[in-house]
Amino acid sequence: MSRLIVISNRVSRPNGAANQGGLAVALAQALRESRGIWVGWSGGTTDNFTGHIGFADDDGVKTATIDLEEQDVDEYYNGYANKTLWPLFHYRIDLAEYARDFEGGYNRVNQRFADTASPLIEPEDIIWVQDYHMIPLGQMLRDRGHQNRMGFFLHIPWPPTRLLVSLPHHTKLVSTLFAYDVIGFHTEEWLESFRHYVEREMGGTVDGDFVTVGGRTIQAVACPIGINAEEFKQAAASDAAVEMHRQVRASLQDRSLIVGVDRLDYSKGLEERFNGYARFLKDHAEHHRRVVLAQIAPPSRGEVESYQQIRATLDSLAGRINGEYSDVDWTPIRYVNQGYPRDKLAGIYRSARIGLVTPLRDGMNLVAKEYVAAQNPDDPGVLILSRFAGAAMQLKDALLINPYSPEEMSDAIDRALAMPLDERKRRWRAMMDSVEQQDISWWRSAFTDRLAATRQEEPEAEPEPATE
Ligand code: GDG
Repeated sequence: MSRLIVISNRVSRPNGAANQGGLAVALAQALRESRGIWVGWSGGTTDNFTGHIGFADDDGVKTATIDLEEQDVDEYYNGYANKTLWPLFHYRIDLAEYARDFEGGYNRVNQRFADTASPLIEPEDIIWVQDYHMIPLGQMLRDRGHQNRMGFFLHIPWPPTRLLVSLPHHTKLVSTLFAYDVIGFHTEEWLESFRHYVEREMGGTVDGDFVTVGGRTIQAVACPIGINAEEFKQAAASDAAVEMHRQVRASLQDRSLIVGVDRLDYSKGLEERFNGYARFLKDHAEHHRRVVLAQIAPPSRGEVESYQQIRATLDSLAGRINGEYSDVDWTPIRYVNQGYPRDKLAGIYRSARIGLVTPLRDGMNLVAKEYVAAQNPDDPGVLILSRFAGAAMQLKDALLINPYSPEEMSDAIDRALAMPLDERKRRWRAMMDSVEQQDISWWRSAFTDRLAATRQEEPEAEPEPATE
């Protein structure tokens, strides 16, 4: 079995801490199994970039990290990745910022990652680059002579061509993807948008999974990420989860809990969710005092202005809705800006009659799958899920809604609260089958098996010496 080298922006050393992102948890598992190395940014900064690599081994996961300069973080991470690509790829061209410095910083930092990873790579290794922070990295590794099998996975949506062309130098960026052998997306929808771009903007051709531009053919596939369903089921039955469940239930006094868990990000549709819930309270006075929405939203990317704005908006919106509907012994929204350890989180999911997962646009959304995995099979809750989350392609037995419509959200909450046990069980079983079958190991193998099966590039043959 070839060694796997994963390269991603952040390397999250497994420590069981609260708020470890979905990608972090997913990759740690994959690396443990393949005895690989995880290369990326430490999250720390240094006055002058030295290229010094910090090696560590935590819980069976080997990591190799570098510190970046403040300017790198501003231009590459806060800049091009999170002010340009993230909003654009989530269809928010109104929020996307374009600056030459961002693009320059993005390329400079990717060169730094290429320099860091290059000496660690053995010829047989399989290299797997993750996400939008690192699109050009594969090309930069090829430029350094690496002929390994290389894959790239995009964790966020691929935007429609009409939006992507608003990015300066878009073709230059997209053409670097052709350095990889296999590129993966969560859904057919994102894959179709990618193919459309390649055909329309690059004169490329598509033949099944094979995409060709200018004589170079790669595979582009849809491969939805999953969760570690077994581990999550166990987490939901752990002592910490049971205690959390007890605490939450005691605080609710027979009220029904609706739960949302999201990084505080405008793509997650939190403002629209609060408005949808307010609409439900307005339309359904009979449910007053009978329900509580607990929204867990650990802050993220606080240095980016659009994130400061969404935080301020939500603070005031939650205050306004609570001000309008609260009673001395009932607060309709519990808005919590802290993260919880995963086992406690599993207990919270299990306490909730409704999982309210309503992003405006999401590559996949692992919270939806975690909510399903944490349910009590004998009395499962109902998942209300945005049509615009990648997860909606698999979790078709959720109540699927348009997150921009407060009326649809209100109706779905009402319907979920009234749903009979046999319908809840039937829907949950179908979703749980999908979560268990296409779990994190399935995702990892589906992608890496595909990559491993691609032929390793032969070194270019030396030209034969001319003979008389
Ligand atoms: C990106 C894509 C795609 C959240 N709060 C707490 C906590 N979390 C964990 C959740 C979940 C993860 O963070 C969030 O994952 P999502 O998939 O929902 O969203 P993104 O962070 O935006 O992830 C997304 C994903 O990459 C993977 O490809 O699905 O579309 O945007 O695991 O549980 N975890 C803990 N405490 C918290 O308070 N422990």
